Amino acid sequence: MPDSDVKAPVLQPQLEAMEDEFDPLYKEKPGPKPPMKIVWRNVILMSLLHIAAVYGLFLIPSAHPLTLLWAFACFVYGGLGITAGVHRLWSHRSYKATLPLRIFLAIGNSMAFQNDIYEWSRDHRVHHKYSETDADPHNSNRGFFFSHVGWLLVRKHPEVIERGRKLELTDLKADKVVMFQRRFYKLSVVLMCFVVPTVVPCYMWGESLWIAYFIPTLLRYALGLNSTWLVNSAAHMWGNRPYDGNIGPRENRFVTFSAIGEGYHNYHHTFPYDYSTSEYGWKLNLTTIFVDTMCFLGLASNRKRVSKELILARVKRTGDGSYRSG
Ligand code: ST9
Ligand code: ZN
Ligand code: ZN
Repeated sequence: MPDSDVKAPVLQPQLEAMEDEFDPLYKEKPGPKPPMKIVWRNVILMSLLHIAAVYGLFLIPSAHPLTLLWAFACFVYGGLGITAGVHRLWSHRSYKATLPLRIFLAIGNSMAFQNDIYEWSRDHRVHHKYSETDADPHNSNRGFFFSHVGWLLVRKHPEVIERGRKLELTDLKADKVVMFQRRFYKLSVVLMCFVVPTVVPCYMWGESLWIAYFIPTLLRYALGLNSTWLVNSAAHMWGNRPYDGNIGPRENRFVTFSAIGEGYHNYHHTFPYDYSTSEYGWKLNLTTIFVDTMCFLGLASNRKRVSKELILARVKRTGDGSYRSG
């Protein structure tokens, strides 16, 4: 569906002030930074996961072709649970979803195992509101490694918690699907991230338990994590800033591809309420194709878009001069 067919209200940002909007008045507290406290349990588990994922790569030639297809399907479903689910729907409220779609996305979200929807959305709203400061959970000013995975291996900066506690999260608390997933998060992760991806290839086409555990489960999980983390690291460091040259987030083509539409990160931080996280419609944006399809089926509605005039005015006012219209 071409972009112009999307029947969505065109909103002005000042009407939509939300907790995901950047707060330019926030100033970091002066004085020395608190010492970094490493959480060794996370270091060990993340290292083991990545060793297992590399081992899984070597098993690929021995896998049944359907197992590889299944691993890809799990990657995409978990990915949509992140992009269409916890990111565009729950963190940014950029469209509305019916109960069946919210349940579908919450299950995919548990398959991705990236913390529950409530915690992810809370961290993500502080990321947008206090981007690249002490109060940003994955502050990219602390380097590639910290913003990629390091932030999950150490205690949070106290400012993240302090500022996060002041956020408005009533919409999340009022969503029964979000609260249900939070309540049964561990069980849902065991089932959706580990048991289902392993058991299906064994029972359906006789794949070995070993290969089913290392490829569609551990390798797929690690790839999903790294695709997501690249948005926080690479897309905050490398690429153009056509919409706002004063902020860190960038347009990164590689990340757009690997994160199924989430690498237009300069656009996204400039207009966080746009359901498409880009002005280019379906271009390299599987998540937008998915949300549009859900709207076509009557399972989603109220997609928020930015008008072309507003985009162009912003490009002229704050862009870095690299803007191209197609
Ligand atoms: C993972 C998340 O990978 C990835 C998120 C990425 C986001 C990317 C965004 C980019 C855009 C979208 C792109 C999508 C692309 C997808 C492509 C897919 C194909 N506000 O947390 P604790 C409170 S997860 C308010 O323990 P510590 C908290 O409630 C991977 N309050 O902090 C608690 O209070 P209470 C798997 C907050 O001790 C207290 O503070 N998961 C906030 O510093 C302590 O909380 C893991 O690896 C806040 N923001 O520990 C687990 N934050 O006691 C990782 C916290 O009252 N997590 N609080 O309940 C941990 O182990 C720990 O959180 C820690 C910090 C060690 C990191
Ligand atoms: Zn966002
Ligand atoms: Zn960002």
